[in-house]
Amino acid sequence: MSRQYLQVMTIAGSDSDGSAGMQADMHTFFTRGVYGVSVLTACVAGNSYEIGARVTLPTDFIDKEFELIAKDYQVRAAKTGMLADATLIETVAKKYQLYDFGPLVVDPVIVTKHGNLLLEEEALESLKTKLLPLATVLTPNFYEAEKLTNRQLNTEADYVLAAQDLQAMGAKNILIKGEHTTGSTQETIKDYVLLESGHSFWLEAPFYKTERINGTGDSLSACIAAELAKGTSVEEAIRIAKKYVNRAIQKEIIVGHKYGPINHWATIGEIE
Ligand code: PXL
Repeated sequence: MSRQYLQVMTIAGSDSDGSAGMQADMHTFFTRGVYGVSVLTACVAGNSYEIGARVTLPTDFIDKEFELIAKDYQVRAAKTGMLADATLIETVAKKYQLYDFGPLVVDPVIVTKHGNLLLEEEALESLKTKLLPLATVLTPNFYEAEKLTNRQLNTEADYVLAAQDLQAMGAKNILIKGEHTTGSTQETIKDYVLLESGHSFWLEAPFYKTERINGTGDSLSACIAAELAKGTSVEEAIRIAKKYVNRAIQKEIIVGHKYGPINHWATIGEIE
């Protein structure tokens, strides 16, 4: 008996240790029961300690990836991850609009949790003007939201204003991931969601003290894209994705010696 799988696309960089980037997206697509295709934009050489080198792929190659996927696969939703520079952002924005890949989740990857820059400073303007307006869902972390809005996020009211700014830039639904400082005593993390309808709410989750959180943001946005491909509403897709990463963080696995990946297996059969 043959079975059909919904197809979802990641437009992202490869992380050689498998914990983040395109690999985290693919793990997430697999565990969420959708088939992942990938437009690779860049490659990072790294392990659980460090990123040692990075390269970007030629734009004509990226164009070809888009073209060949569009010719053969029926992509129902997509997400972006590491786009590295303004040229890649513009290439991706142009190609995304040329084909029908369904709703787009934009994870505005700027810097890793450990301070490695994955987007050139000069590319911020392109991110704001070329990619943000295409976002069905935008998922900045606290730091990225500050960079994109030129605001400092100190209070809950600041998150609300930042989300409104991001919506004014053209992104339809906003999820700002709350701050958790290393070594802090906080017991929960609060994210803020502003939907296209104007409805907004906070999502609060336990803060687990672990260094094994590589790929959290990638997996969150990939999970939202997977759910959107299934026809789930944006609000429900965001709630499911939060449960997904919470579960994957809570059930720590030991892979690599330092900042290891989250546990995708722990989510199987657990998240509805
Ligand atoms: O998690 C952010 C991220 C995204 N994409 C790539 C990465 C990382 C973090 O290391 O390597 C390719």
